[in-house]
Amino acid sequence: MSSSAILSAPIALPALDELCVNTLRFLAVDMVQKANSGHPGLPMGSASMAYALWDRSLKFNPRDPRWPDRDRFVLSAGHGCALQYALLHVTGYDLPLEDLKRFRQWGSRTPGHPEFGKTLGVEATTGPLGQGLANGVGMAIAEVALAARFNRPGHRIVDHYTYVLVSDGDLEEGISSEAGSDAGHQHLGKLIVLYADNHITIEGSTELTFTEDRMARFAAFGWHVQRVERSNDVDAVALALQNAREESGRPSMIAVRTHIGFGSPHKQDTAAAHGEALGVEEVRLTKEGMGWPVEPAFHIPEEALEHFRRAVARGTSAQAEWESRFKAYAQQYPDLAAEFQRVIDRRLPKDWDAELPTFRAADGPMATRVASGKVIEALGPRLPEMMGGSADLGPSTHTHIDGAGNFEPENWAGRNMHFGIRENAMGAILNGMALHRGLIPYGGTFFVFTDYMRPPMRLAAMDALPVIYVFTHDSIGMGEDGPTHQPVEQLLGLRSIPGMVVLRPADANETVAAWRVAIGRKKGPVALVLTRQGLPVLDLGSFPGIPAGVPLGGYILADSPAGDRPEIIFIATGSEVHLALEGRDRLATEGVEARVVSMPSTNIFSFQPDAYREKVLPTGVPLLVIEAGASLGWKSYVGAQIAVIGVDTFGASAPGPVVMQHYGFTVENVCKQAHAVLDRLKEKASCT
Ligand SMILES: Cc1ncc(C[n+]2csc(CCOP(=O)(O)OP(=O)(O)O)c2C)c(N)n1
Repeated sequence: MSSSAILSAPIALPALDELCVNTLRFLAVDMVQKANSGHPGLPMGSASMAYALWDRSLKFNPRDPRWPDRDRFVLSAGHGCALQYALLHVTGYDLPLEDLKRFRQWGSRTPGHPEFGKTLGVEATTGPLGQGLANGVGMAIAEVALAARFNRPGHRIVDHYTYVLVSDGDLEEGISSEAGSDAGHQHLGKLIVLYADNHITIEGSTELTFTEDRMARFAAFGWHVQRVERSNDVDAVALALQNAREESGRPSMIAVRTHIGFGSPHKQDTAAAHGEALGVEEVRLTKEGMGWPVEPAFHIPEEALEHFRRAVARGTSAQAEWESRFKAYAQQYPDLAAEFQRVIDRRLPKDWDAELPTFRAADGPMATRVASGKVIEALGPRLPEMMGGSADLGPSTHTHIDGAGNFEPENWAGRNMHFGIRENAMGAILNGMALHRGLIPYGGTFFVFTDYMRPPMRLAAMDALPVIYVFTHDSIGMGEDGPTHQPVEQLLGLRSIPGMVVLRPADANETVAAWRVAIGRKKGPVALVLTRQGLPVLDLGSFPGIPAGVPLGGYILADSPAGDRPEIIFIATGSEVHLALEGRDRLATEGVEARVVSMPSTNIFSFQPDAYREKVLPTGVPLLVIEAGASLGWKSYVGAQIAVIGVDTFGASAPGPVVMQHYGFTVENVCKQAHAVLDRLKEKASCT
């Protein structure tokens, strides 16, 4: 273990530093007080260490918050965002004081937790504790991966740090161990974490719950760890940051002993400072105690502002210096420079899809996970920005890119990632990679284990991040592993996340089309839900509508045999589409006209124009939905004239086909249910 305590002199901050730290502190206090909502404690305690970072270390340009080689800063303890907004304002980002005065109000750029895309300079949406730390790991991975790909001797065009500010809650969450372990293993030396070690959470002292030696824990993960005993010693924090930057082989954690609610006479070091406004009287006492004018609120001393605003000149010149280096690089390596710009802009290369396969029925059945693996193999060489892997299920999820090497400390140019059995961190790392830009990140696991990664998936959707998920073993059809491994409610769950596109392709060719949708989606995540078991291939000769139909979410795969208005429509997804086709043929022999609509993505279909949806699902025609998942979403989705063959209990352990049969996924049951719907309607008609 490498741990060193930075011994600091008694706190006697130079006057200007003190003024600047207090400016941040009291802006945060006033924001929370005015909103009468929010978290003043963490900003008050952490203002000095944040100042040390932003004033002495962080490379950023307030005038161009998207400059590719800026350092990244993630406030993992998102509840402390008043501090971040104060920093953004004083250093000159486009965040007027007016927005600080409208903290947590409708339409302001200062929401209750930092939201990526809402506030320039906010690099990630944070608030769900632990996620931001793992986002930072993803950003640091992206940095070394892009550096390995693009830097050349004498040309370091990718060369920045990732800083994360965490609180106790971040480190209590399990994801911190998942991500911390991964970061240590990968030797991410340019990841630097500041820990606001204030000993307080909502219910009181950390003595209640959190007594392990946190630094020993991170040292065991392979991190370089330091302690700063007094937070208000800006120089000590700055020195620790410098040590951390010099430590190139290991990520760094700097625990700073901060005091929640610092300066508040009645609330410092108590949970009362955590999550509510101090109160008018306590604000007055705190300001008076620290020699700060009680009025006006939102006071920013000119001297402090002038000092903070030097960040603009500093950032502009750092960026200009990088741009001139990039120019020299572009002269020597024009193709690489253009390629760098392309991946940062998220533009796809010409012919990226030239080698996508087409599958034929004659080749025999194929699991959609296998088809997906072949797509990944075909895309790998054409899309060098694709980088991903699996949570220790690579051989099952078929997520490997042949010939692309493993991403590991000895080979950061490798594109196959081994996330370990860490789904939550995998999701958040993928988010960090996407937030960084320059990569198309993807990750896979069994569909049922999305339960372990819903928090980052939800954030990926919220942040409109182009992350691709490869989820296999998609239903009770996966068989023998039994109910613990058979997803039932997960489809409904993911579909209900706003902005999440879920695609459950019916065969190998729909899988190709689904991947096209996924790669083409620049704003928002896509979950591909794939089978373990082999499925017949829907030959494009017989089903030419697949390539154009899948991007519409749902389409007529096979119309009623007479091509007339169908008497009933089967809507099916994934493996159940084949059952629908069989049912349609069987019903035809009984004189019933059925149409089969394949609906790989209910989300995408729901966004199609009414006229198209009406064409596919004409009003008044009864529906039978066949999907091996919870029926709930379908019932509300398509209305009353409907039956659903779904799965509303957990699954069972048996060979897949047997389970499917017991749960009613048979041609006999499809026909029986179709007749039942039709009979019901006839009965209804005769009653009216
Ligand atoms: C995953 C998650 N669980 C619970 C919460 C609610 N929450 C917000 S802050 C917090 C704990 C605060 O303690 P700490 O992290 O030490 O922050 P500080 O008290 O220093 O502000 C909790 C439980 C959350 N934001 N995220």
